[in-house]
Amino acid sequence: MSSNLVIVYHRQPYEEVEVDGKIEYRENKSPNGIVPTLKSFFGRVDKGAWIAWKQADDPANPDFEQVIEIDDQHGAYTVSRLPLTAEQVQSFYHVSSKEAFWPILHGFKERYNYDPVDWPTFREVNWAFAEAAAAEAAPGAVIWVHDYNLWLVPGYLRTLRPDVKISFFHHTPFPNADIFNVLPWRKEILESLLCCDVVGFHIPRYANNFVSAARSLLDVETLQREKVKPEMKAETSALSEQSVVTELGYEGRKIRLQSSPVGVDVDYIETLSQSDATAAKVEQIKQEIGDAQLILSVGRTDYTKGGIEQLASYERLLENRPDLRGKVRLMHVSVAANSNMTAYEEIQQDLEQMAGRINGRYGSFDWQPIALISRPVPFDQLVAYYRAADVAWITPLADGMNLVCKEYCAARTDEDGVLVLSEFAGAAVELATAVPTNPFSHKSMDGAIEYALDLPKDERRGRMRLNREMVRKLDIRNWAEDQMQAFGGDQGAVIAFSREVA
Ligand code: GDG
Repeated sequence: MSSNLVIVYHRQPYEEVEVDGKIEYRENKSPNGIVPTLKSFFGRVDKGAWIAWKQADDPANPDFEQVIEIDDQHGAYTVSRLPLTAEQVQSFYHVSSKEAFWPILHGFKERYNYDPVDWPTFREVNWAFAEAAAAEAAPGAVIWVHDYNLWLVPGYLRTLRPDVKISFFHHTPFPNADIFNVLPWRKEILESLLCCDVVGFHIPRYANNFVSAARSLLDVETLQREKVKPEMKAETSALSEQSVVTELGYEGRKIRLQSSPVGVDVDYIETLSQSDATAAKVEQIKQEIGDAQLILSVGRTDYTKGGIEQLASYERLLENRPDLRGKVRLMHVSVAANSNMTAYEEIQQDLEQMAGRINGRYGSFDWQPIALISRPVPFDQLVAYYRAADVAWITPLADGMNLVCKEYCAARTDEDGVLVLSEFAGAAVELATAVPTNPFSHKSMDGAIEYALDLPKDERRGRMRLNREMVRKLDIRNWAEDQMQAFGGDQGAVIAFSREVA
């Protein structure tokens, strides 16, 4: 039976575990994150399918079943695994996507690496994803494609299946024409995206940037522009817009542009935060830290996340405020993605070197100013650190949304704690009551962290209460509903609509 909803996402939606020589498909350990939310959409359709890749030595003859049926708490759905060689994965994902697209998407022209890109392989892999999705889709189905490594899928799909509805969601920022057009494949990418019915972004700035790029190369027409809702244009953010294009016309077709911020599962995080186990862990952390204030920073090891700039600010803080020595501790969680990329290895080395220097310069046997954590912290423990941290210091140079800052607020059921947030994180357009900081300015970075550490309790609580309201309002359910409405479009809901998200 073919599917009404086909999700195209590069990773498989479960963990594959071998038990006694048999493969078991287990729910990802943490129900937090985007994958469980995407799977929850299967609960709303008669039949769903997921398309992902899986490495194979011989893709013509893979040593695994290409299409499997999963029946779990989300319902019954098909997972179609595209067999790709290690070289194809390296080329399409680690090289083209991460070395060429990622820096451009985040505005780092100087890090853009063109030379190793193998464009024919990128096309070939995207074509394979499109073919697999086309094979699974029922007549008039919704095909929902995720992220820039699958940029060419919509164009191929439109050729293969003119009948389907195509929606594409970007999890990263989208840059304006000045930056996007560095990519030599710019026109091909934009033409593919304009084959969609819906192109989704986190925030209005990225949608407007997309329009700027499309307008620079193609004869697109702005059909609709709307005022941005008040909850999406904090004045403290560098990314706010007053109005946003919501519909484009191109070659006789209408393309809806959606600005819808991904949120977090507030109920799940609150439940975890209020558990006895979390309370015990928080107590233990507080005992260890004594009367010092805990500053927490969490993110992937990536130049976009601004880890180096943050440690430099912390070093200046300890230099300029001797009274804080022994009175603060920074827990800097920076976990590398498994990609063997030189750019990431260099950042890891720089972080280690800086953390070592700071600890050497200012630390003592009893007090280590910084704990650099490079291994993932289990999510339940992370929530305990969120609860225990006096300040969450989230300072990316560029970030599509940033879910860590929202998780921090969701975890603060005690309504305490200060969020210091970069003006360049997508989430900053929503979180007007975070303490804003500009990671490109020493003065702003240093001032914001000092301000946060000195903030009186009343003001801390006032800000956190408002942050929490916003995080709840724009939670993951809100995003899911926006997506459902976008799928429904003018012709009425293609997929049964319900308020529940599993
Ligand atoms: C991309 C975009 C956009 C981190 N360290 C640990 C850990 N994490 C979890 C966090 C959070 C997730 O990873 C990180 O999400 P972010 O949104 O902050 O960042 P990206 O990974 O860059 O995600 C981003 C997002 O897509 C969604 O559209 O917001 O802008 O770049 O959930 O909790 N989790 C655990 N241990 C860790 O040490 N368990």
